[in-house]
Order: sequence, then C-alpha cells, then structure tokens
Amino acid sequence: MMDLRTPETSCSSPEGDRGLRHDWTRAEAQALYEAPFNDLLYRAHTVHRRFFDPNTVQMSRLLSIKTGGCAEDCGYCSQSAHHASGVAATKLMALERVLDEAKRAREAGATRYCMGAAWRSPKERDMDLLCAMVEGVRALGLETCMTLGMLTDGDVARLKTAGLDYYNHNIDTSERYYSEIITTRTFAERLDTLARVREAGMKVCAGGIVGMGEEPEDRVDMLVTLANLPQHPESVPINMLIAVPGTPLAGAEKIDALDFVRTIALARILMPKSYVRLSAGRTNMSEETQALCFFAGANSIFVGDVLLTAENPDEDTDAQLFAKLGLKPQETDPRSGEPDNAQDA
Ligand code: SAM
Ligand code: DTB
Ligand code: SF4
Repeated sequence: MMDLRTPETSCSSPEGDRGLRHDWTRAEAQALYEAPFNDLLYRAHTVHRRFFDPNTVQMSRLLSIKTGGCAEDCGYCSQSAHHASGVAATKLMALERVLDEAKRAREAGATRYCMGAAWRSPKERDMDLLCAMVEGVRALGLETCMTLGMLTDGDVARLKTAGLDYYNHNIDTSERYYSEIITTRTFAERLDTLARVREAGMKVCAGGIVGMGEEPEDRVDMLVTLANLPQHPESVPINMLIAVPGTPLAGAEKIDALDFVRTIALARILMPKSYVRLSAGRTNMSEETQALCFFAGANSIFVGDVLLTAENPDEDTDAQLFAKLGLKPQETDPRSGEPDNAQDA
C-alpha cells in the first residue's frame, strides 16, 4: 500500500510560500500517480479537505477576445493558422462588447473573467485596449484573467498597472514531449513568461492538456515542473484534449477517464493550496468522471456553453450536476477580491 504519511508540506520550502513543497522528485510523483486508485484518491481528498471546502467550486468564464489566425502551430489548437480547422480569424473585440459579455457572466455566477487571444504575443498597438478591458471588467467586480501568449517585461508592467489579477499561460505537457506538439516556441520560453508574470506580482494560472498521446510520465513531469516553480500557480487548469477536426491531434486516442482522474489527484497533492480547474473537455466526460475529479481535488470549472471556440456544458447541465453532487458555486469576497473558501494551513 502507498505510504499515506508523506507530507505535502516541508521545512525545506522557501520562506513566503507558507511551507508548501517545491522539491518534489519525479519518482515520488510517479509513485503517487501509479498508486492503487483508492489510496491515491484518499490522499488527494484528504489534502483537499485540509485546505478547501470540498463542496464549493470556483467558476470562471472565458471569452475569446481575438479568435483564430494564430502564428503558432500548437497541434491541439483550432486557432492555429497552420491547421485547417475552419475557425475564422477575427480582429480584437471592441471594449463595449467585452464589457457586455462580462456583465452577463457575472449575472450567471462567474467570479473570474478570463479573456483569451489567439496570439503568439500581443502587439504594442493593442496594449491600450487590453488595459481598458482589464480596468472595465474589474470595475464590474469580477476578477480578471488574460491569456495572450508570451509577454515582455513592458507588457507585464502595463497589465499589472491596469489591475490584471491573473495571467494564464499553460506549459501544456512535459518538456520532453513539448516539441512533439509545438515547434514554433520552446518550453523554456513558456517558463520565461511565467517568471515575468510572477516577478511583477500577478497571480499565475498555469496547467496543461492531457490526452495528446503523451505517456503517463509526461503528465507527471508536467505537474512536477509546476509544483517545483518558486511559487505554485494559484490556478492549475487541467484540460482534457478536445480533438478538433483539421488539427494534427484530431485522431488522438481519448485518455482513459481514470487516468484523467489520477492526473487531477496528483495536481491536488503536489499543489495543495492551488485551485485545480477541471478545464476543457467536460462535454466528453460522464457525470461520474466529473464527480471523481471533484472528489480528487478539482475545485474550479469554466462555465458557459462555449470555451474559446469549443463547446462546454451549458448552465442547466452544470446546475443539475451541482445539485446531484451537493456542490455550490464559490462566491468572491468583495472586500478583498479573494475567494472566500480558501483555508489557511
Ligand atoms: N494563445 C495563448 C496561449 O497559447 O497561451 C492563449 C490561448 S490558448 C487557446 C490557451 C490554452 O488553451 C492552451 O495553452 C491550451 O492549454 C488550451 N487549449 C487550446 N486548445 C485546446 C484543445 N483543443 N483542447 C484542450 N485544451 C486546449
Ligand atoms: C485553459 O487552460 N483552458 C482554457 C483557458 N485556459 C484559456 C482554454 C480551453 C480552450 C479549449 C479549446 C477551445 O475552446 O478552442
Ligand atoms: Fe495560438 Fe494559443 Fe492556439 Fe497555440 S494555443 S495556436 S498560441 S491560440
């Protein structure tokens, strides 16, 4: 039986990160991933209960503020100009439309608004409008998140000044498997942008995709990389590949649902205080799989029937699932802007 006594916290952690571990070895993480399912889930759920209300789920809403025509060649993505997925390219959305959509999201219960652009990196000429979006969405009482590709120090400084709360930038897979999926940028460039965002004092949202033909070791390595960053990402989105026709990964074999749950559980154990988001791919998951993910430590989802370009369960479907599971949406504490269910160790 797996040793359930190994601590998730240790004295060797750096000051300022409240005693969380950043020294996970690949072997330790692999052993957890491969443990008997009940042992793994018991431990992940125990960690989850220690730091969070297990029946509360944070809800984020996505908006694609600039769709398609992207110069990068990410093998999974419908928005790459390299793939014939049929997604039409658009210009950057007008401010008023973004704010209208954000108001609707707030009324539907979202607490965080995540604006995504199909760019390798933003252009200088777009920065004023992007900053105005951040300011406007924040003024509505929503947490703000953007995902715009790679950022320079100057971009990061401007977004931070505008009040951007979170930056999403996924590492997507292991360093080893990265070049099988993306050739137009490197894993190291991804880590550089994450370091810049952290340095500027913004919260980090970083995760990846499973079901891209990677080995279990790649999932483990991806999570170890995230957990061993100087500070854990506050949000860790775990996406199940949505296999989009026309992309190189259109024919990827669907990941076994229990392996997906194992990935969520490992993320929870390695990063005990992070929000682990059950992200893209929920329309291809049974209620039972989602329920196991919530038990294993997932405590955040995207709501609304569209992600960026792909489908997501509609609000009624999610409301029914939440009712069956006795889950409730998390509210954000309006005084601090912080989620109000995170518990300190
Ligand atoms: N262009 C920016 C970037 O790559 O960082 C932001 C947008 S990009 C669409 C955001 C993330 O969505 C990707 O890093 C990837 O993890 C996820 N994603 C994109 N297409 C996906 C798919 N078909 N299935 C699952 N996740 C996907
Ligand atoms: C993340 O990890 N998943 C979201 C968000 N961050 C930007 C995006 C999912 C995209 C799914 C495919 C699509 O909608 O095109
Ligand atoms: Fe572009 Fe982002 Fe899609 Fe890659 S994941 S092709 S960078 S939009």
